[in-house]
Amino acid sequence: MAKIDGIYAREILDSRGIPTLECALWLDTGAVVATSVPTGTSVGKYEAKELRDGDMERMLGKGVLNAANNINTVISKNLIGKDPTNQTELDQLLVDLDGTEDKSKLGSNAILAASQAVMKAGAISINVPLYYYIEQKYQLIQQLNIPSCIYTMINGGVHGADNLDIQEFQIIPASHINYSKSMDMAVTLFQKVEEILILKGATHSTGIVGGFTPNLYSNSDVFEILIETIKTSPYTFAQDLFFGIDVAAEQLFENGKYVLKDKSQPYTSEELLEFYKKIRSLYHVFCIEDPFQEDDLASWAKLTAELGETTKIIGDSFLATNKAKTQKAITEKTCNTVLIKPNQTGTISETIEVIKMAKEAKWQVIMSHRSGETNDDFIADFAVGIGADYTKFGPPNRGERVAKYNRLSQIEFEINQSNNEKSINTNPEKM
Ligand code: 2PG
Ligand code: MG
Repeated sequence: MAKIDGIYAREILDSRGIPTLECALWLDTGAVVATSVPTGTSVGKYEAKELRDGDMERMLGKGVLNAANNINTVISKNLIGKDPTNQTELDQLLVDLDGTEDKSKLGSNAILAASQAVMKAGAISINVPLYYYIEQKYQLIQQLNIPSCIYTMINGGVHGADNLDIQEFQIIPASHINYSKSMDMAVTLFQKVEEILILKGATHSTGIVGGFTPNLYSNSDVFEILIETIKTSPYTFAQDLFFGIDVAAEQLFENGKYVLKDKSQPYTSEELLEFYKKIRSLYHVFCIEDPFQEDDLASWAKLTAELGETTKIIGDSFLATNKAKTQKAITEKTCNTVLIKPNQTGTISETIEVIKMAKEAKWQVIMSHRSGETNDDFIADFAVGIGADYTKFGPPNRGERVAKYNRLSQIEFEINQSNNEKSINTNPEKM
């Protein structure tokens, strides 16, 4: 049994140039792992709390030197000598060391960096790939598969440039399309949509996760542009692919109403619900994430009752990868799909509990990046290992996003290799 010999964290920058943590952990076998944690821009109010230095003389108060120091002192002291395969026990230790409801003492960033490092170290200690280690450990799936991908094409809201209100407009390849084909679709359409935006003279640049941020009259115009784009490609809309949106509605909520440029006056919850029903039927929008702000429970329930049969109503900020919130939403039928972001809760074990709970309720599970990412591809292995139905890793653009897609390609290759070997070994003529 390998033991943890040391753990050390330092401040690095995320993809937006905002400080975050990188953490290295080494074992008494000499093996070393490194991991880093992401941070969000549209951060929900129920998420676990990152620890930031607040020293306005440095990095506008956003430094994470204290969080790094928490790993290098109290966390390190408690993890050294432990077996890294005891994930549940070590995560509980981290939770206890922190002792707060929202991880604000040591910081959810410090806790997650340590938790992820332990998980990577567990895999390396028995010399198996991370996705395989997670699959074997938690046994949440029958067979390893690459999840379907939700690709962001266009960004607005706090990820955009003040033009569009909806945070993400996504394409979702049909579930029978394999990963390589779906990547072909995403790359083709991402490049073609740029050509169409240029032709239309819609000012464009890219937002913080790499999707285009055009200047358009309304949010609905994006669907028209995407449909026009698909027509120039080999793919058929509503057969090969569908649309999804992340509204991040808590960012649009002002004085009890929702502000979107599709109407001159702000939307009441009822009007917004009608808007969703309209775009659902007009544009095959079959994923709607964070359609209302976190406490607008009646609207969440109404939308799920009216569209939930055919549409994924996805809780991101709404559920905050939180066990109690997810349990409540399952009971009250306020949505039907969970978006998983490990840093919303802080430890891998708590994240797994939310995933289990969602799967038991027959919900679907989406593994998600954050807008402030690093080049760590941990969530690609995590998504495969727990059998996520979907991943949401952004557009096929920018290093920190494509790191995850490239890792999925590698895993797809390894799974295919191993399936081929199995079929050769079980073929009597070859034995
Ligand atoms: C979201 C995420 C990722 P952020 O809202 O789903 O796209 O954004 O990390 O800013 O919360
Ligand atoms: Mg979201």
